[in-house]
Amino acid sequence: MQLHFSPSMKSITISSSNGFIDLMKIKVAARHISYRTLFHTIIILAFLLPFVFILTAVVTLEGVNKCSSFDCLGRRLGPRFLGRADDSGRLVRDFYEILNQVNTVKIPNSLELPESFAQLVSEMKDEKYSAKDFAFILKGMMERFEREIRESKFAELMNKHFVASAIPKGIHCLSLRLTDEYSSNAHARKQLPSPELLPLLSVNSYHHFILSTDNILAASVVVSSTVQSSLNPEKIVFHVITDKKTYAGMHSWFALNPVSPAILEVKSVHQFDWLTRENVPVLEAVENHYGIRNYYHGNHVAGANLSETTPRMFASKLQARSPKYISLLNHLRIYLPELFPNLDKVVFLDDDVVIQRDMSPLWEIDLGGKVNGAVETCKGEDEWVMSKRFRNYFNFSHPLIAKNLNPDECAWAYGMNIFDLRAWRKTNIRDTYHTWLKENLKSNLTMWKLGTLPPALIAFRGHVHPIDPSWHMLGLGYQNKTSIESVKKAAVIHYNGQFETVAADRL
Ligand SMILES: *[C@@H]1O[C@H](CO)[C@@H](O)[C@H](O)[C@H]1NC(C)=O
Ligand SMILES: *[C@@H]1O[C@H](CO)[C@@H](O)[C@H](O)[C@H]1NC(C)=O
Ligand SMILES: *[C@@H]1O[C@H](CO)[C@@H](O)[C@H](O)[C@H]1NC(C)=O
Ligand SMILES: CC(=O)N[C@H]1CO[C@H](CO)[C@@H](O)[C@@H]1O
Repeated sequence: MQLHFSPSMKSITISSSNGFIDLMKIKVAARHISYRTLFHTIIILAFLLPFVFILTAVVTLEGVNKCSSFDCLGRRLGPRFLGRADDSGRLVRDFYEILNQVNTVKIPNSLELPESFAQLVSEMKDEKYSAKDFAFILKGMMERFEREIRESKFAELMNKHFVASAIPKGIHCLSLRLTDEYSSNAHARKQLPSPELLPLLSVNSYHHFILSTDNILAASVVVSSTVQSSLNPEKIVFHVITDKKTYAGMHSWFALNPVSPAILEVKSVHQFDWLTRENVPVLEAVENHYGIRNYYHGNHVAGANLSETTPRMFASKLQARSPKYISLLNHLRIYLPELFPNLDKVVFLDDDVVIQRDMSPLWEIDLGGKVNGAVETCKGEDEWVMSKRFRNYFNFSHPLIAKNLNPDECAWAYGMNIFDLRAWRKTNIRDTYHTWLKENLKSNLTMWKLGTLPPALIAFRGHVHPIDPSWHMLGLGYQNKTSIESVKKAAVIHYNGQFETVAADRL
């Protein structure tokens, strides 16, 4: 007997070598095989396989060639299998009845499940089972399959998560080699930008982009796609902020691969005098907090109740737990007015975006006195990515949250924001951010779990100006079908789905 999966996974063929049941084709219906469909298919298969096998085996044993229905088989099988000689027409009905009884009964603890299908068959040959035993064994084996399938599905998601969040070896080596270059090659150390361009770093008629990342390749993609898509690249100033360990490599890369006519500087967090413990009291606490360490770096499967979670929810939880959500580089955007005291309006980009359009019109948008020009994420065609309201980010069972926030308020996205720093400096956004971060730590992270966006959603309340969704398309890299037309039209596409790394590698 053979089980054959078609390459597209759309059909499964069962065939037996003696030609008796020569073809049984199971079509898996839709084009997208949902986990549920797959699961049911496997359950049905688990039922069918033993039957098919028994049919085949019996037919072979009895040397019957033209017995092709349950009914005919019943006549042959009935007396032996059901333990009584009976009119054979009732066999199938009787057997269904037994299956039905067993369906609602718990499997007896004493029942020993065969380890393998082969063992089941050999025990059947020894006439070890009554029909009821057999039904129990079927049920037990299926439940075991079900458990194993779920477990391996979750394990697969874990592995995908690790693959997607680990630094690919090639990229890791790139950073090391560039760091080495920095110490050995004078060109890699040359000043960025060249001294005569330095004053332009704070001239407000230029278009200032800020990017905060420790991923050199990602930074390169963001910067070069911005410059290539621009109609006035000579007006672009990039401020790339990185951490101490990546600084030398990042500097080497952009010194050796200039982006002229655009202007670019590389800064490390340790070069900002303003970033001191007095000014940023919460961050260290955030990174060191026991619960956070455990939450982001702990065993992800141990805490999850697998029978309650769907693989999809589990995958998005895993994604949300990536340690990148607690790093200083990620929180940095809340300090833009202080880090760039001379700038009026800046665009802040995440490192997992690709720019496809000239961005200058962003500076023309009238933010109406608001601080943050952002794309709202509560309405849109993609119901998975664009259905985010406050209730998706916060725990409304927490009294402080319930008292202060509205669960229906529309969320907005980080990743591509235009910030009016002048308006920002007149607000207390940073203090609000700190206050809520501290409250959440005090409450043992029960108010929200998801990194830097939730406190920003609170801190920027009333300071957000919605911009046209085509400026920023989110969620590339989710399993759900992304509309290619929207991707083509979007100014910025954001690979913040689960398969982000995989997707970015294809660029
Ligand atoms: C997981 O959830 C199921 C269904 O709600 C429940 O019966 C079971 O006790 C839970 N298991 C754990 C370990 O919490
Ligand atoms: C916070 O969580 C930790 C670990 O789960 C626990 O030991 C501690 O008692 C909790 N603290 C509060 C105030 O709930
Ligand atoms: C939500 O808040 C309530 C009340 O503080 C708390 O009991 C519960 O554990 C929280 N839920 C989560 C998922 O943290
Ligand atoms: C193919 C697929 O995963 N489709 C899903 C897209 O998202 C919606 C909303 O969550 C689901 O209902 C679909 O099953």
